[in-house]
Amino acid sequence: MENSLKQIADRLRRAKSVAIFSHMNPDGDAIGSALALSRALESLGVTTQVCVESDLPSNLQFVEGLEKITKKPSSAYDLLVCVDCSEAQRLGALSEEFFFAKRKKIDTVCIDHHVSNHGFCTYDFVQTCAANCMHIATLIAYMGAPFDKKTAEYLLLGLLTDSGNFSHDDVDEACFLLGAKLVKAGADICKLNYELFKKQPKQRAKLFGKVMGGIRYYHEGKFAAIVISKQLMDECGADPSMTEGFVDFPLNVDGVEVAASLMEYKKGQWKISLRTKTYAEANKIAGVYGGGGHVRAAGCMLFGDVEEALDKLSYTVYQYLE
Ligand SMILES: [Mn+2]
Repeated sequence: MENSLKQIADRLRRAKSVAIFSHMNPDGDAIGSALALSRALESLGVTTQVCVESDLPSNLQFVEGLEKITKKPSSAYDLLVCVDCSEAQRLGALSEEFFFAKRKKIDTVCIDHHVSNHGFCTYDFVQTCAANCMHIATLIAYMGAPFDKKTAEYLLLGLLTDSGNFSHDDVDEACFLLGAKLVKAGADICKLNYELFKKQPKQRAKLFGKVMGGIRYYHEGKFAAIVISKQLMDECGADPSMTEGFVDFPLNVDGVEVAASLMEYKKGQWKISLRTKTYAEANKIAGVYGGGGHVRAAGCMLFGDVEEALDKLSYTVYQYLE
């Protein structure tokens, strides 16, 4: 059932104890959405617990309050909220807990911005926009909770992450208006910018150099791919979370419309990140392999050795090039 944020705000205010879940391999928008909502609810006297199935990425370790996040709920709750999550499966191991809650007739709420989300909760609010934190900001306003510096910083974390620092093509007036409101509330945009987009460990810098030295081009330079093998990561002492953002570099090469990174997730299993520049639809390309995401950014898994994976992918990409 499609609900308004106002209705959801009312439902949240009536809750006593809320569990907040977000997707596996969380990003800044997932963490920012969950922690901002948690803080707002707590300020209204509602108990919350925030859960994510995966370890938290190293680039987000600077975020205050991460210790609040656990891998599963430790106590009972009377409402379950999923944020920035397009389907129950995206909760990973927490999907079991989600279906358990459904069986126990605990109300579930979904607040999300993914185009692929068709609703999976008792109350669903799904509308595409640059970042899910924009919905959370509106929700917090409806709830009548304060916008303090910390809440503003959680929201800005999500907004900056998913808007690519106000640069993606779904960035609109609403993004800047929210950005202005958050900065006015005290969010440190300079610190967030450095932490999210500039700071990197030496291992990442080393890996970056090696990977970008091997960019491969296909289809007259319209498709560029990079390969991040396990061996290369080991050589540089890097871990998969350090490869966040790598795929943007080949996308920026002149003439490239589609860029992909193939990260060796397990032997013979590649985690594919896709980005498109102007017209190709990344979610459709990823969809061919059971993945999904947004028009400009999507992901999927591919199996086989690296040459097989690249063959398959470049053939599929070709179908979406003009
Ligand atoms: Mn998001």
